Amino acid sequence: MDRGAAIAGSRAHRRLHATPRLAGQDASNDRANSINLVVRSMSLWTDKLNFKAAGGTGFEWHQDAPYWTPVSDSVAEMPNVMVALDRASEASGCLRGIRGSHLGGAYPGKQDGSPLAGFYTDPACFDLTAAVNFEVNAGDLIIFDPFLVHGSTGNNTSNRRRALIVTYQPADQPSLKSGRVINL
Ligand SMILES: O=C(O)CCC(=O)C(=O)O
Repeated sequence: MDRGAAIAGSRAHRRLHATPRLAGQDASNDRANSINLVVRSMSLWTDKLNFKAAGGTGFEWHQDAPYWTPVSDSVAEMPNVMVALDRASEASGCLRGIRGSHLGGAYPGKQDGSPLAGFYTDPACFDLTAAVNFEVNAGDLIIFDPFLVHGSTGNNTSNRRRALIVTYQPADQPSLKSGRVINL
């Protein structure tokens, strides 16, 4: 089965279609509450499996949008859908995000001279006290904006923390890695 068909047939994808707000039945312009997504006409931008083993490291605070802006004009319409494959708690390094940070556009990268500094968001640009932990059970979905400042800590438990992240985009657009159009 090809990748597009596998995602379109997945339980997570069917759940997404069944969500009224995302299916376009509640057309809200409030970007803080809903991403402008019409699920009947979309394609795959990218997908990845994030395996965080027991004792595994975290992800520093960053936005996804700045990575993708140079290679796509559709970044404002690229919701990330994270499917929890295991229960994720603060202790096991669940996803966390800075409330409201997706509304401020692309922030500059860190400039502290550390390796890869520019890949991470300058901490002066967001309010760490607005951080929210997204603790989830296996099978839960977290849908988040590509401009959200997000990351996670290391996994300090003896259990693995696995998640699938699928990023959608409007239909008929080439996907990030293969350049092929994978309409869903
Ligand atoms: O898996 C996580 O905890 C965070 C993932 C993340 O930030 C990313 O893949 O961009």
